[in-house]
Amino acid sequence: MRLTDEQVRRYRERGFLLVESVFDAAEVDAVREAFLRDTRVPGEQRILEEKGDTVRAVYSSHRRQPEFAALIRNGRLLEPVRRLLGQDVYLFQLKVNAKPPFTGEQWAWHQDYLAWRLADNLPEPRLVNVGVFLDDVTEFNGPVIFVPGSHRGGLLGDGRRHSTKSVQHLDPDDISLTHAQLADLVSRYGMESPKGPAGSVVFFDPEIVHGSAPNMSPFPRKLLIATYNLVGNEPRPTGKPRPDYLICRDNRPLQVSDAPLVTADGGTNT
Ligand code: 6CS
Ligand code: FE
Repeated sequence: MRLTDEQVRRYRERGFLLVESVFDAAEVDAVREAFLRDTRVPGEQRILEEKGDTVRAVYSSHRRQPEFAALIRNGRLLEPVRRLLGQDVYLFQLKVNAKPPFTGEQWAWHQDYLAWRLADNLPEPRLVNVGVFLDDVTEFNGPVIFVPGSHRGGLLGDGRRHSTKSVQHLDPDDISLTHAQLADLVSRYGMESPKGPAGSVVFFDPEIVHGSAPNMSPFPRKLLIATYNLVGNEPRPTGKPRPDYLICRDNRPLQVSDAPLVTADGGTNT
């Protein structure tokens, strides 16, 4: 998949770009199945919601599930990312934010790059986030809300606010923007929440301000986020690096591979 010059221009100007129905229903089913399988694997990579025991997020499914390993190399994701970053890229982080029906909590307003600067000493914001909708995203199930253009002002926060919610991964609550900052930004830029059918993809900048409301609907909102980093822009942690399931150490450039996510017999390519 190739982005048009106009799409690239919009991405740079607004900080995000929605492309609808990039993956078909069978492909989405295969990844969704793989996710379900992965939520049953115990370990630190699985983060639960504070109340109850529903899954909030799962990291690094590409290390355990072949459908995810295929997806991150798929040309429909990797070609646009290489175009946006300009050179060789590797996978920096992969997670699925699960937002289950009724119990999926909010993700506070934040900028991703702040987490990676603070926790990993990542030199530059030369990454692209790729969000793949694993469910239909509507106004009801807690879509991500972006402040278009807010990536162009650089980092707005400066430090960690509190650290009650998370140990290894930084929950957005720990680095959230203040109400005053948000009000000011929104008065200048407004807000937008890309919505669309499962299989749609949203590319977004590591410095764009974003967040999302709780999911009080009966519908899930699973969002896979693959973050690609420019080779050469690896973290330079001053202390102990964060674990590999959170921040991938394998910085070998990814090659496009269009291995199917689904095999002809309807099974997955395990
Ligand atoms: O700790 C991290 O790496 C994560 N924290 C935030 C707030 N955003 C990016 C990343 O998922
Ligand atoms: Fe984020």
